[in-house]
Amino acid sequence: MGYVLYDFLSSGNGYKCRLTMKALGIPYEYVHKDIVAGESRTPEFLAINPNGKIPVLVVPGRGPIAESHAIINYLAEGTALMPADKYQRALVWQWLCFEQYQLEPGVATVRFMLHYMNQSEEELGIRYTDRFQRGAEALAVLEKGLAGRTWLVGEDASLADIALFAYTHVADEAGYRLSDYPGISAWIAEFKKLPWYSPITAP
Ligand SMILES: N[C@@H](CCC(=O)N[C@@H](CS)C(=O)NCC(=O)O)C(=O)O
Repeated sequence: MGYVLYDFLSSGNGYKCRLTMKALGIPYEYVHKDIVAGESRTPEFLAINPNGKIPVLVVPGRGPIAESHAIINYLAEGTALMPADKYQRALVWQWLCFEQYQLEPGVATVRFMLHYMNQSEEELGIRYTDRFQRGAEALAVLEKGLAGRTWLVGEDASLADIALFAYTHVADEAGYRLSDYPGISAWIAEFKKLPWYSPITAP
């Protein structure tokens, strides 16, 4: 028995885990949970993750891991996706923390509310305005972080690129205009050339 990933295809958090396993050539079983239909909130799923959220990776012989960045770090520790250099590793963590606190709560939340829950900007009111602004600020920081660079940390793609790419490349689904960010647009194009790149729609 190998790794099992509980996931929802359009989830950027799940996508980070799928991309990491594809990059490292790790096989896994994909188990779809329709979060819009509440499938991550059933008693069976809550026994796996009491937080009621995907993604969850079940490690054979050990147990489940929740939280996308805990999962990708578990998978990538000691590989080329996580720099051997201590300072560069800290920079990867700097981007991972930034993603979870600023980019994901902005871009991903707005995308989910508008695109998957079919809620309108008017109906969401201040919740929309706040979240959208948070996402816009995060995209501006990412644009600056990419100035003069191909990848976020070091000379090669790392977990930082995987984690930030996941929701950034679909930010237009949240109403942002990616063409306004030339650095981000060039980085997205470069990311899509990676031999292990696969789209968010692929299990
Ligand atoms: N910080 C968590 C966030 C996980 C999360 O928000 N998952 C969402 C989908 S992207 C979910 O399962 N939502 C369904 C729910 O809360 O019922 C991570 O990085 O994995």
